[in-house]
Formats: sequence, C-alpha cells, structure tokens
Amino acid sequence: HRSASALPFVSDAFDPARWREVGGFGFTDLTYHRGVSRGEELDGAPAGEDLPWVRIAFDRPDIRNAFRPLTVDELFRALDHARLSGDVGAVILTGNGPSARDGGHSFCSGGDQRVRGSDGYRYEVASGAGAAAGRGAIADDSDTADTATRRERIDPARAGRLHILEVQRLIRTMPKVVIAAVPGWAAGGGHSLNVVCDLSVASLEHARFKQTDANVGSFDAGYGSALLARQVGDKRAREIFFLAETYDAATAERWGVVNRAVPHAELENTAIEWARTVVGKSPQAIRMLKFAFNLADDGLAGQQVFAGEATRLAYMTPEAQEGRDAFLEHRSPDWSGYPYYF
Ligand code: S0N
Repeated sequence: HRSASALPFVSDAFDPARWREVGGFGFTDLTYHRGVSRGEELDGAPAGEDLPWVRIAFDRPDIRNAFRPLTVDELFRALDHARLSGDVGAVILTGNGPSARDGGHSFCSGGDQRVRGSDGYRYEVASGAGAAAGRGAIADDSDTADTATRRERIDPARAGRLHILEVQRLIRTMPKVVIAAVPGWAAGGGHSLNVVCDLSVASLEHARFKQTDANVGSFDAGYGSALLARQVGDKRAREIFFLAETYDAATAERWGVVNRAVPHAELENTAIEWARTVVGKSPQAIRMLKFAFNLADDGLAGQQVFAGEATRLAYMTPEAQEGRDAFLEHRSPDWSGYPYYF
C-alpha cells in the first residue's frame, strides 16, 4: 500500500489522508483509490486500514473530463473490479480537477468530440516521443513512446463504439451503491452518467449541468433521457434536452437531478459519509432494494437481475437443497417440510 502522504494531487476536493491508490491497472485517464481509515476515532478502524468504499475519478481535467474510448475501457475495468471486490460496498464516481489550464471544474463532459464516431481510434497526435503522455493529452491504448509513428493506427473492431452504455448498465446492475460526486460540469454523456448513479451530491459553487447531446448530433435515448424523465418529470426532461440550458447545483437539487448540493469543500466528505452510512446497512437488503428500484424501468433485464439475486437466496434454503439432493440421490424430493403458505 502506498502511504497516504505520498499520493499526488488529483483534485481540490480530494483528501489524500482518506485514500490509497489501487495499483496494478496502469490507468492513464482515471484515478482509482480505496478508502482508508484515518484512525479509530474517525472511522472505527485502525489508521491505515482499508475501508469498504472506492473512489473512481475521470482524470482529464483540461478537457472537462471528456471520455475517449480508452477512458471508457478504463472506467469499465475499475467499476468491474469494484463490483467483484467482496469487501467494497460503495463506489464514489467523480472527476478530478480543477483544470491546470483554466481552473475549470468538471465531473465529465461526455464523449471526447475530437475522437468521436467511426474515427474513434484515429487521432492527430503531437509528434515526438512521449508527447501524448500528459493528463488530458490525446492518446489511445495503442499508444507507444514513439507517438509520431502511430498516426494511422486504428482497430476497426473497436472504432466508433458507444460502450459508455455498457458502463451505464454496469453501474445500474452492480450490487453496490454508486454515488456521483459532481465537482463541476456534468454535460452530455457526463450528464447521463450522473442520471444512472444511485445517489448524487454536487458542488454548490462549481457544479453545472447541461445536456448538450442534441447540440452535437448525439442522443442518449436510453437511461440518459428516459430515466431522467422518471427523476425530474417528463416536461422538465424534455426541457433539459431540447433547450440544453445550463443549470446549477441548487436547481439540480430542486429538480431531483441530485440528492444534495453542498459547499465544494464538503463534496467528497459528503460522498464518503453517504458511503459509510450505506455500508453500515445489510448488504443483502441494499442490493435487493437497488434491484427493486431498477426493476420496473429495466423491464425483463431488470427482472432478471432481481430474480437472479432471489434465486441465489433460494439456493441457500433447505427446500432448494432438498430438490438438489433428491436429484443427486436418485429419489423423489420430499417437500413435506415446506408449507404452501406462510
Ligand atoms: C462542458 C462545457 C459546457 C464546459 O464549457 P466551458 O467551461 O466554457 O469550457 P470549454 O472552454 O468549452 O472547454 C474547455 C476545453 O475542454 C474541451 N472540451 C470540453 N468538452 C469536451 C468534449 N466533450 N470533447 C472534447 N473536448 C472537450 C474544449 O474544447 C476546451 O478545449 P479547447 O479550448 O482546446 O477547445 C463545454 O465544454 C461543452 O459543451 N463541452 C461539450 C459537451 C458535449 O457536447 N459532449 C458530448 C455529448 N455527447 C455525448 O457525450 C455522447 C457520447 C459520445 O459522444 C460518444 C462516446 C463514446 C463513443 C462515441 C460517442 C459518439 O457520440 O459518437
């Protein structure tokens, strides 16, 4: 584990004493941290001990944390790692910043419009070794030290993917609470990511919301629009998309786009407090509730997720075990101990 004091600056809302880096992924477009205890009196765990929540943050602040295909790949991997970690109960999704270039704060401004569509993996690159290595620089996952020679490198199988939708589904189906901490702009696909998170907290001073999809010929016709309409009402959702006006954190709270707007200095503390509260509850109850909230809107796919969890629970009962054992023992099952009515 890297010591907290050695953590580099990632965000003005980030307290390095509360996190350690989750290593081994080689992410360039994200940071991935695990909560650590600051000591008995604060976290109820000895100082330095892992806590059951993680922080995943877009790390392209100079371009308002826009995501390119590589960013989305990394986000999926980090979220999936959190999903599969049995000792992690909550995920904080946020954006690093502010931008060193102009001081702008951002959660995420959606798809990187410089690399969109069928040219998703073809970029103009600055020439010279290592030119693409910096935060927010244009690079892809075929990046090499010799950036000048990879100008035309394209993987046709991966170009033009809208796999941010796979990330949305993962957030939706992972059996943990995902908390959006919105420190600045949530625009386009970043606006939609906030919509799919389970809970949201936003910076009163800096968070701004704007659904720009239709400005750039893009449209999230799934969760980004339909689930938004469930959250804010149909007319309001149409207004957000059709007029694409900027609204602030206080308005977002009033409309139900976020749960709470808080002073910027309290943004991540609030997200951590929510994570701490959530992980203090029954994991089984939390996941059944999350899947129940999703069920009607997610149709049969939502039913499948909910039912999968119900089946997993049923498998643990003596009744289901009797069915399994009878098969294995080549006999008729004996259901006599299991009533038809409770
Ligand atoms: C967020 C906005 C409102 C912030 O405005 P502000 O504060 O005035 O800052 P700017 O000066 O505009 O921005 C600072 C620098 O950052 C660059 N930048 C900002 N956003 C993006 C972006 N999304 N892509 C690329 N660059 C971005 C600016 O260009 C500027 O740099 P310079 O000075 O060098 O030009 C404002 O920035 C804004 O409106 N941003 C665009 C928001 C937007 O329309 N996003 C896309 C919406 N659609 C989606 O997200 C759908 C998903 C998607 O596009 C996609 C994803 C994966 C694969 C394919 C696709 C696809 O659609 O094909």
